[in-house]
Amino acid sequence: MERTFLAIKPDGVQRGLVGNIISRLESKGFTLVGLKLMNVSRELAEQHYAVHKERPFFSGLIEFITSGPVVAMVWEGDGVVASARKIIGATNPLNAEPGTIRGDFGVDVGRNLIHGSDAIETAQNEINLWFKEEELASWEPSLMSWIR
Ligand code: ABT
Ligand code: MG
Repeated sequence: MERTFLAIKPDGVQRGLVGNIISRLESKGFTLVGLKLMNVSRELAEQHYAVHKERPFFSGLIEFITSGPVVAMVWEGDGVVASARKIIGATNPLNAEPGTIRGDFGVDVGRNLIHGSDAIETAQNEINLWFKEEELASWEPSLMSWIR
């Protein structure tokens, strides 16, 4: 089953948007298989954003992502990588459509609330970087007849 890595950034946590964001993914129909609130080390931040190492915004990005707790998550479902990116919206919240997380709540590209893996392969690498295998749950909602 396809999986993606999502992380509610320090601004999303500090603004009290954790429940709202999780709710959007749950009600869409995706399955939460990993969840932890954590402080991000500089080492983890630099590994996660390694592709941006040479960009002018890199040091500010690392400062920001290590500045407060982050909610790291793994979500599962058919097409979840691309669909979560749609639910999140464009990188610059000013360009993000209303109805998306960034479109509804953000105005600043450096404070864009949530990260989502950009491809299936990136997702696998990011899940391995942020989570240990034993931190991921396996459950099958379709087998739980009492929630229908
Ligand atoms: P992430 O989900 O955080 O990876 O964002 P997204 O994939 O939508 O966009 P990319 B290009 O990966 O941006 C990574 C982080 O860098 C910030 N950024 C990006 C800037 O601050 N200035 C810029 O000009 C660009 C292009 C936005 C992203 N994170 N934050 N916070
Ligand atoms: Mg990205």
